[in-house]
Amino acid sequence: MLLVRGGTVVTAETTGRADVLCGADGRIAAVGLDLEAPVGCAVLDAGGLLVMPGGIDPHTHMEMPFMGTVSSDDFYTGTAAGLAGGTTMVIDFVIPERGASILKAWKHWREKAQKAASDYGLHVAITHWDDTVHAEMGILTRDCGVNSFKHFMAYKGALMVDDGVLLRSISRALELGALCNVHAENGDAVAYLQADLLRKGVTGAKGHPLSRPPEVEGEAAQRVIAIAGLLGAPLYIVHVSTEEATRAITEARARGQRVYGEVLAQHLVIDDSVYDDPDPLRAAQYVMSPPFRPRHHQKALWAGLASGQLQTTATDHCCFCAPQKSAGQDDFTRIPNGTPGIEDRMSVLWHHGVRTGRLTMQEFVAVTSTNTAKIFNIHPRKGSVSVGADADLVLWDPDASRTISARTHHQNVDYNVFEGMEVTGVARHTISGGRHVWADGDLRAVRGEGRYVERPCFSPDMTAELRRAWVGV
Ligand code: DUC
Ligand code: ZN
Ligand code: ZN
Ligand code: ZN
Repeated sequence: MLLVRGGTVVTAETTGRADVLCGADGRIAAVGLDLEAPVGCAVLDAGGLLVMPGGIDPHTHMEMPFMGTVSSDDFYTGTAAGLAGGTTMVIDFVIPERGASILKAWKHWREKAQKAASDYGLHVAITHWDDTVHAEMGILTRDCGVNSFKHFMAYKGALMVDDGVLLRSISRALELGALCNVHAENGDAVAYLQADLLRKGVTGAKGHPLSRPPEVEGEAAQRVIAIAGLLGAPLYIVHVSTEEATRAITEARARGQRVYGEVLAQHLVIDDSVYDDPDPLRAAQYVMSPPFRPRHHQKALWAGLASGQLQTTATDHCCFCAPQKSAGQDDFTRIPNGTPGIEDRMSVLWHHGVRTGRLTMQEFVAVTSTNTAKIFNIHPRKGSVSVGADADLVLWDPDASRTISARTHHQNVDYNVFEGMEVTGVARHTISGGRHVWADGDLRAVRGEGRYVERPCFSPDMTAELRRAWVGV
């Protein structure tokens, strides 16, 4: 048992002084003023600290086979790094090979994830369509705790699905009470622009953003919103990086459509000037999709979060070390796409969001934890500080500063996209399932201690139910 004493509890709804008692079962046993420590209970002094629900990163790719290599953070190192930054749960993606059984792929990901140090859930990607996929979506939602399916509108010839697959899959998910996630970039346009750039001799990392301009994302976002709209299905768009996609979501919501948008910490603070780096390897480190954008897009993303039109923040945490990134030195289309971020999301959001006045403390909790828990149907078990909830907490020091660097981070990758950024707002302690796993610089993450979190579907009559459950998100 662990008593967190003397802190200020901040949730998405309220802020106030309270102690939090974490029970031996890993759940919150009591929240209130001046709680007594039961005999044998450890006490953690939270004086001067904010006690918030642990962060949830709804978008990570641990040890993912991708573009001829495998992302370098595995489920242990990646989730441990998350704990050091105040993130106590991830939702990773099962990525089945096209034509393969999505159920077998899910089982394979569950095996890989046995080593996770924090709790985790799994979205399952749909990369092709046939009767087996139709049937296995049913099994995954009924028996495996999966309530979300992912679709790539980009990566032509690999993960990309066309509109026919989107229609079938979104319709099937609706029938099952599951939510569809979409990577919105027009993969045909990307393939066309890539070939055109290579033909013109543009081979360096600078070609990456040129092959994926904002219109490519805006078009795909509008198209999938239209498809979901005609089916009457809710939709979650991952890594919204442009004002075009933000506008498409905002307009759909104004029409009454339930569309949710996720923003990456990286896109909020890094712009496309990184591709001008004279060192080609440094420029390659920033190759991710969608790419970094001209600065004015950041304004739209922050405004989207502040207004509630965009609801969640993530990282798309997908690490590749220098030798992996250098595979594309003569051809930017071969640079494995992805950047690290899980360890720094909370600090970056606090520093650039709360300290600048763009977000309130409660909005910070909403966009780093609670909204994700609600949208993916694990609230109030996750994303809340309430009796019976999992004792996943971050004890936040709003005034402490640190300098982000690959020299000190815990992520298994040899660079950091936020290198040298000084941030105020630091996770001092992290509690995961009642265990004190990050203690002021001491990482006590334990391999395999993370649990798989089953996420129940909404009932097939999801329209009415979602309206109730997602109010305010
Ligand atoms: N984008 C990335 O940058 N990496 C992983 C997959 C994706 O869509
Ligand atoms: Zn993506
Ligand atoms: Zn623009
Ligand atoms: Zn991703």
